[in-house]
Amino acid sequence: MKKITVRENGSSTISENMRNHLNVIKPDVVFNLGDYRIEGKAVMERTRKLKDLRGVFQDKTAFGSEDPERVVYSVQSCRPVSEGKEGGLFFGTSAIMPGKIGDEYLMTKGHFHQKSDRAEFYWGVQGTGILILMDRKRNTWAEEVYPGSLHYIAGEIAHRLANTGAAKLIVGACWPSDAGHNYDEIAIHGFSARLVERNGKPELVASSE
Ligand code: S6P
Ligand code: ZN
Repeated sequence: MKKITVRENGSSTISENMRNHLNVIKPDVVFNLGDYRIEGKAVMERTRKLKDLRGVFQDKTAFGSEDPERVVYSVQSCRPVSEGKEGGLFFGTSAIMPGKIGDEYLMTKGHFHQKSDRAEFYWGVQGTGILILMDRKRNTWAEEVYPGSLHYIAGEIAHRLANTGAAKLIVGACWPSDAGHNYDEIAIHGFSARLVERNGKPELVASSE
């Protein structure tokens, strides 16, 4: 994981010393439209392997027969301010590998935000997938994700991405720097529906939990 260079006081790392009147400067960060990597300052990356996703997939036998070191997804994020700072934004990408565990598509852990009223935007960049959404009453629904699709995830809505295609799914995201992640509720109760392949197509089915 790359070290993030965020200043102690949480102010922007980005070109503060270049903010002189009438200066025209290069951006400190770019979103590479060739490989969809974020490059530049204050960028961090986290990879999740199967061993990090115990309890996420329903088919325990299929899960157990897989290599625990298999990479399921990686998340890059540009964090110009410290996590938790009110008023800032983070920009990120999630790259989810294609494949299934049993009949369930590879997917992210899923979370509510720690500050649970914080919203988020997702947008499809590459590949095809499904954004699984669940409200506080445990109603679960989903939106199709494809290049150009745009998804507003309101506060109090848990969210999880699944790759339903044959290629890597890449999704962009922008969220408040004080949103945080609450993984516990999903780890304990899961979503109330699972995305499985039925007759060669993705289908959302009520969880048997
Ligand atoms: C952050 C945003 C994404 C996810 C990423 C991985 O609020 O929703 O960057 O963190 O898709 O998912 P998860 O559930 O493992 O954090
Ligand atoms: Zn989120």
